[in-house]
Amino acid sequence: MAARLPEGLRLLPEALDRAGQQALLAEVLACLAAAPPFQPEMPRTGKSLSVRMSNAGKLGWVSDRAGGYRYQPHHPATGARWPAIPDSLMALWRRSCAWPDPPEACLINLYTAEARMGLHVDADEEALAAPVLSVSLGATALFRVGGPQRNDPTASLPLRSGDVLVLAGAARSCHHGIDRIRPGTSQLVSRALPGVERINLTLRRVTIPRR
Ligand code: MD6
Ligand code: FE
Repeated sequence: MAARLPEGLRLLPEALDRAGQQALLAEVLACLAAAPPFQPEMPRTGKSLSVRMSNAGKLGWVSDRAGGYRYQPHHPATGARWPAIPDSLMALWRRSCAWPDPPEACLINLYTAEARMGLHVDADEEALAAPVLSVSLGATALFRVGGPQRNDPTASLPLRSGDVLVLAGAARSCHHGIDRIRPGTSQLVSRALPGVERINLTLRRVTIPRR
């Protein structure tokens, strides 16, 4: 049975026009030059995810066999602090998320033609009530979203280059993943990074500020 989209899911189709996508890609390439992509591993099994990752921000999401899923201020391989989140993304968060605190992490996901992302809930943040904002660049991806339980019915929607997706409210704790990429549907990313079809950026608030 197909599910309705969860309350709090907001898709802003082509929130970034072509020029905005190009400008953001240039900023992301600069981030990747400072913080090279790494291959995260599943906790316990040590199996590699098919998506390569990097981060920008005060905190970055990393995962390996020994330490599991976590946020940390340093790149797992180089030990350097993550580069700053590009200003344009900070502005996009202010425009699109009714949330008082700025994002601390920008996870950069890199998809080859075969890469996918299994059904998961973003749950490693202390600030679980804060929305998560994602921006897609490059080839179209098939995004699947279900409910709070792994076996809840799911719906799927395409995420195209320039699309912004906000998961807030009830949608924030819903399972979601990427079933597959449609290779060749955009050359935006592959022209700059041969072999990489799609980049997805997710902005998250990680900590709850003390007031
Ligand atoms: C992706 N996105 O689009 C994977 N998570 O490649 C996510 O896992 C995601 O798009 C939280 C909020 C929005 C997302
Ligand atoms: Fe997610």
